[in-house]
Amino acid sequence: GKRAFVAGVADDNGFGWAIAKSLAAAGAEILVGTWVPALNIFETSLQRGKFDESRKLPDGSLMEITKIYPLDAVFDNPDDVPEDIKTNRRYAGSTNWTVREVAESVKRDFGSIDILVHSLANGPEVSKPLLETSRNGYLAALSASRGSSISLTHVASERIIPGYGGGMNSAKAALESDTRVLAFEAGRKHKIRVNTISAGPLRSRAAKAIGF
Ligand code: ZID
Repeated sequence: GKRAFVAGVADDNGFGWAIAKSLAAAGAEILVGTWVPALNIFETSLQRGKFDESRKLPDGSLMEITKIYPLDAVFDNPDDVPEDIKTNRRYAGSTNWTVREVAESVKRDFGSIDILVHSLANGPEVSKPLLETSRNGYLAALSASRGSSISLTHVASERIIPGYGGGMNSAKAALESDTRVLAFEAGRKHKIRVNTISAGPLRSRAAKAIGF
């Protein structure tokens, strides 16, 4: 069977959860990366059976998540993490959650993965028009929204979508461009396919935040 790592699952409403389920139904082993501040409530809800109904696969069995890794995709190394995050109460209980550390942990635990899904969204100023977006908000949107292998993009990269602000349009345009370049580079170098999906709208937590 294949092993998949799905980054960006913290409840059962988003694309990450739905993709994980489809992969599990197809026989894949599922690992997930969950945003550090959301980890506690996700693990607790899972343990208490809150997601059991939506864990149901077509054959009646429940999706198993082999391991949940705390992840903050904005930081590559511990050196990148600013003091206020390091000392933040919601981060204090977890370790090894920067991108490089998670990659190393997965490698140590499982050796390799076959499928990587990037299903993250974080535009802290997504509800502000681009005209009113701060430099920090804009850079945060670009920093969290780039990805590889399979990611989720938005039609706002090429068309004006009022309400999709904070630089998220730019983040998605960068994602699509990077997908093309990474498909070329990683394809030649490692035979890794890199794609992005522009799905229809889904009322996830991220989408509700901007009133979709
Ligand atoms: P979600 O809230 O379920 O997933 C986002 C996840 O990212 C959450 O679990 C967060 O905790 C996590 N996260 C945020 N920041 C970080 C971080 N720094 N490190 C680690 N994790 C973090 O929302 P979702 O399922 O909507 O989002 C998944 C992907 O789908 C994102 O890339 C979205 O941009 C993309 N997407 C979603 C929609 C939609 O409808 N939900 C649309 C386009 C793209 C869309 O709105 N026509 C009209 C509208 C749309 C599509 C077509």
